[in-house]
Amino acid sequence: MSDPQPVYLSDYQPPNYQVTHTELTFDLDPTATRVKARLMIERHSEASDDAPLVLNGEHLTLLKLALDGSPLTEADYRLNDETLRIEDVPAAFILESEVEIAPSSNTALEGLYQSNGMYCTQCEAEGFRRITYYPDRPDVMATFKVTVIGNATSEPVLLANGNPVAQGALENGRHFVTWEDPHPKPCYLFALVAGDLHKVEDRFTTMSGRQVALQLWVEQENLDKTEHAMASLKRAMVWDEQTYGREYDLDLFMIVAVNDFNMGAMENKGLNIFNSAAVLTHSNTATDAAFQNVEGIVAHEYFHNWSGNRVTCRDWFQLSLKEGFTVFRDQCFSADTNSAPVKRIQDVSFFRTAQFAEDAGPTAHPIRPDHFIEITNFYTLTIYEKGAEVVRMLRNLLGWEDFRRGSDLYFERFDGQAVTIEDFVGCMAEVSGADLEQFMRWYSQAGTPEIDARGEYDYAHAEYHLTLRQRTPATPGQPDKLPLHIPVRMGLVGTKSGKDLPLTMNGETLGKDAVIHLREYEQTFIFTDVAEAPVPSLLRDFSAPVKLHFPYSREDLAFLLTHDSDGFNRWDAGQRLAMLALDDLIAAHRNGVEKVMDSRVVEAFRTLLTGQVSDKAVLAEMLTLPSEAYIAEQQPIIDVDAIHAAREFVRQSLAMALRDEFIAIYNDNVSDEPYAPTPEQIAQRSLKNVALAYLMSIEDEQGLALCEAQFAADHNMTDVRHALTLLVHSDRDDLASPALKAFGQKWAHDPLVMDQWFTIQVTRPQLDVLERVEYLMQHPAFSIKNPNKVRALVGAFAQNRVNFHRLDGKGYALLADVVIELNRLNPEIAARLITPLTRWQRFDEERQQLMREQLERIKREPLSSNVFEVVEKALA
Ligand code: 0A1
Ligand code: ZN
Repeated sequence: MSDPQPVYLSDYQPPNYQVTHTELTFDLDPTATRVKARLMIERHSEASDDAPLVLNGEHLTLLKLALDGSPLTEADYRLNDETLRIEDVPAAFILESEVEIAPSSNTALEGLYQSNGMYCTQCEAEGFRRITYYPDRPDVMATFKVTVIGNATSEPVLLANGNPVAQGALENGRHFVTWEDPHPKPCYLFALVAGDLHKVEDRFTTMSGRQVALQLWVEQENLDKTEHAMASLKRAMVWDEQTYGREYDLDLFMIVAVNDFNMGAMENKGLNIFNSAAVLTHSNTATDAAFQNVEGIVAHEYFHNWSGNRVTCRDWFQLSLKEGFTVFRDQCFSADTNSAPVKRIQDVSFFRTAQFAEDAGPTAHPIRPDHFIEITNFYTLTIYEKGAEVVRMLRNLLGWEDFRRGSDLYFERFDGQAVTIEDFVGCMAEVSGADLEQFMRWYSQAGTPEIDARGEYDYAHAEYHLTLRQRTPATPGQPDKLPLHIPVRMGLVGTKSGKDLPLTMNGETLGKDAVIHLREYEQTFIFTDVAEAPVPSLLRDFSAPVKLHFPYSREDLAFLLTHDSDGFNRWDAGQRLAMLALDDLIAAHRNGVEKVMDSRVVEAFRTLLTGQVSDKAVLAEMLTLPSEAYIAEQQPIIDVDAIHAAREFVRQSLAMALRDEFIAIYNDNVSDEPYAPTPEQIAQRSLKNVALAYLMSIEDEQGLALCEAQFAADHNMTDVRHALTLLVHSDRDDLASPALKAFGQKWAHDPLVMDQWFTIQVTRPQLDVLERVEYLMQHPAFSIKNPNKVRALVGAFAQNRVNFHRLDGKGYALLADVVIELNRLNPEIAARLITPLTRWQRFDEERQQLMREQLERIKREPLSSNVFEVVEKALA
């Protein structure tokens, strides 16, 4: 077998044939589903007369093939494992085929598969080729008519995209429903669901007065977990009308929850399919974070109806065209619906930890990659989150009004088409007159740009000189980097007044908060009439996805923490201050020197705790130390034990110094109001729970009592899970064990709660976790075939830094074992699971060696193209 080969963006060719209309009939059966396809096909006007028709098809058994009604024999076509090729076809014709597939043995969860007995599909990116022979590429768009035939008792509900147009009973207890989708779509947006589902229904009146039926389909026992998703959907529909002028375009919008799903959810036209974890919530079973996640994902998939479906991608290299824009849209929606500063802090905090790590690792790629082996490996933080940051920069460069005009133009001009990133950015340039040529480099250059900033105050001339120097480190395949256009939002905060000073540059008044544009490798910006010595506040609101270095003193940071007018940078100043202290402690730990807590950090926290910050959710974020993963990203070589020890030391020192303040915060924020996922309640709970975590870090007697009481009160899952986590992560096994057991028994019937039960246990810092993971993998609630279970148990374990990186290498070996097993069952999940091993270069030599050994071991297996691509890059 030869190694899988990459495809290149530069090889893109428009399709020779278009499918204008697609008719499908599914006769469902777990092991032998029959799929009949009737495709109306036309040769593209620019294609040559003798262009062959090439259709994709994998894991299909071809039963029949006919062209314009005449059966084709094996002499008329060529078939291999991936394609069906017909050499000689007319300019316009009808191709009919019939294939057989086996949904019950489809463990990859791509194409048509079964989840809990229910049939469902996942076609993005290239799953449709596992359903029927078809030009499986997003620039082939057709209207669809789909008939689904199922068993009336086991599949009373038969769904597909669009509107139902016919239904009826058939022989042998079978029945059918026919669906029509009038909007031409690429096949990756096709969906079918069949099973014993129950619906919750609502209505929405669009801005032009059309009535839309909204349906949420779930298994019967989950009917009480749908309210929040439905409310989120309606909010998202209103928001998209008001913010982007986008109206829904069918009479029916459906969401279905399935238990086995590789990703969060999928934006299939009119029939979104969701991982049950991304849609089901109840105060007793889901945390605040889960409620917010559901709201964001429901909105994300809904927003795709325009940014993705009405206007789609020409090819998969353009994936960020729909994903970056849609993530930006859902981030803004969540910011408008909840606390905007907290949303930004959480998004950036995650971004700087996880996307920066991706950009610094062997799988780093540009937002628009120029080649790939397996597209499912490119549903990454770079495509999604960095893509969203780039769209955000565009919004900031143009201002909202021009950005909105650009968006209107984009939707109007390209409606019903499959387009490129140039088309999107071109609309933005056209409406605003902005020169975005250099800006386009953000799409083609991988790696995180770093800015080294230096500032100097010239008393004599009342000037502030700010020098910014940019560099982007080399990434695989891209040794040299060009300078990017980086918008740096900033202010100068006067050290006497504590206020933002007016900014004047080249005689021009810029206000007190301005954007300067770094375009060269190095530029000096001179601010005049600066009346007092300032501390610069740079990259406000994280105005560009870069690392910014400035030699702030701890005094500067403590000053910004309380005086910066930008909420995001106030939080960031706190993080930077904590990082300086953590760096010292990491060094102390490594050198075996006694650790001493920096009193300036304690005092800064005291100031935070005793007033000042009125937004409780922001305060909770400010009191949260950088995560071990984030700290690790800042180190030249990651020393997992030193990082853990240093962070624990800071947590405990703060808890001891500020114990009474934390207890007061806790008591001030306990509430027995009925649970609601409102921003106010969420803020209160998060602040209270941060305080409890500090108290539990020193196993304070009163803290322990509060924690036990919080668990026992059983008020809502946020509080219960937090209390249980703190108990399990403490050394008080006498308290943790019974709580864990009670929780496990109470929720044994609920897979989403059991996921949490697994995660809580395998994220504890005590060094017994590996054995627990092995034990829990045998638990009846665990299944290696269910991606949520794998993520909750094995994925979570690999994030447990001290345990996964054990020096006997057993953590790495366990992960490799699971990857090897999943490589056969579900290559997409297997490839994602390897990620932590791919980062081996960041660790000490001993661990590097151990991690590489496991990658080599995986490499010796017969590999799926997904796993092959990742392992190959990791060992390159
Ligand atoms: N387009 C979806 C995510 C998605 C991508 C790939 C999938 O299977 C390989 C499934 C879902 C979204 O952005 O939500
Ligand atoms: Zn998406």
